[in-house]
Amino acid sequence: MALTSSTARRRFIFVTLGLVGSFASRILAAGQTRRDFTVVARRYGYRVNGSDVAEIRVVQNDLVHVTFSTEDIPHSFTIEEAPYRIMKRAEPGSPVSFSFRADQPGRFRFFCNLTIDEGCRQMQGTLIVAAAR
Ligand SMILES: [Cu+2]
Repeated sequence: MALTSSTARRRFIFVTLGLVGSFASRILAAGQTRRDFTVVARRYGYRVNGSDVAEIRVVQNDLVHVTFSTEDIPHSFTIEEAPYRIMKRAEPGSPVSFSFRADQPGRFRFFCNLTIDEGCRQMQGTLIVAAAR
């Protein structure tokens, strides 16, 4: 009986810690929320979280986590404007993951800057960072 209740208590603590842990990973600190995006490139565009609307919408100070992959040839996910300045290249079968803090509000174009294929010039999307309230 004593054994059962201590096992139950241990299980309760374990579950509680698990819940607290998953909550803590979502809210990293006051006002900083992690946002996950899947960006898939293909001739000639990007899909964001399964949508053809190539927009990444976040709120200022979010921690943005992107998993970037390509379905056909190598493509890049490039933002030239400060402060983001990102250049990630994905090869077929080799997704890349990266994170950044969306500390600057505004609209920032992302595009493919690879020159292997002329069509890549058409590839673009927008990172939209809403100002924090
Ligand atoms: Cu490309």
